[in-house]
Amino acid sequence: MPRIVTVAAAQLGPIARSDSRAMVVERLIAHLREAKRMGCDLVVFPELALTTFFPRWFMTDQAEIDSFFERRMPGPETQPLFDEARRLGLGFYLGYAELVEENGVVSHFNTAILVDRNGQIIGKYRKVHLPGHREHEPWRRFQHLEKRYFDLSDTGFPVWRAFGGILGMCICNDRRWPETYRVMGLQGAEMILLGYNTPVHNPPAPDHDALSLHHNTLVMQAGAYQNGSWVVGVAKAGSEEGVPMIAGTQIIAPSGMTVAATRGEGDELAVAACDLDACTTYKSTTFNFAAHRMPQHYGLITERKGAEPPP
Ligand code: ING
Repeated sequence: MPRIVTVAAAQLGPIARSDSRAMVVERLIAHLREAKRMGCDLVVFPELALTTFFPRWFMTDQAEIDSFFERRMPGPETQPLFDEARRLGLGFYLGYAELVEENGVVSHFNTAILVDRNGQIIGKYRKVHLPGHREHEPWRRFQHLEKRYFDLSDTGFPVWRAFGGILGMCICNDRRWPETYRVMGLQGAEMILLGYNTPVHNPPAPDHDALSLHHNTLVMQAGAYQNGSWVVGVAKAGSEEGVPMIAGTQIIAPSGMTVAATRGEGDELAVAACDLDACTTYKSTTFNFAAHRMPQHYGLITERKGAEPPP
């Protein structure tokens, strides 16, 4: 019996700073309903899918910053999303800004959750690779203050048995680092879900703009192939508060081939029936980790943070 998971990569167009959670949740619910019509089991939304990408602005008022975060999940404004998904029998991945208070300590995370068909949160991931910078850098056309607004991950990269297979999650910049996929690959991940908000222009590297979509595809296809896993990458795209964001939403097979992709930069689904057993031909041959990996030579990967060239 093939283990097929039919996935909808649910791309979002821009979310304005003034858009209410209710307005955005309506868009997410519209995606759920179309995904159901298309026979899907699982819907993947982008990173920070409830708000505009607020790390593009330098803010100092903590109340203003916290207005972009969710204190409860589901909360009053997101409960309709959970209710509709459960009614339709769909699972989903949702990226959002998480504010959590434990023992009097408030933490802020760039978070993604995996929700099963019964509307239960079965997995939570907090972004490991926080790109950008911590202090205001006025020279930039726009800021990228994830290191300022989000705390470091306390989850690492777990995987979960769900939807008939082994699923993992990551978020945006995580997809650029091979370690992300390998840590999940070493846990048997068969499908890795990720959302992203990626500006076309990266101020520290202005000459990369024309390659931004290429780099997006390159890193996800490589991660899929080198770990024999499906990868689902979902954009928040279009010109959001004056900042062009790439689309490039796609579903990638363990072969590294893209099997479904969006065409535009708005709210759009890309759908594929993903056979989880398609992982086996890679995990049992070329990327049979137990047969071929040589960890005794990989020590620098965890011992060393930055590159140290020879004298
Ligand atoms: N965004 C971007 C990303 O990794 C970035 C940051 C853009 C890094 C371009 C490097 C080059 O896709 C987020 N949110 O991580």
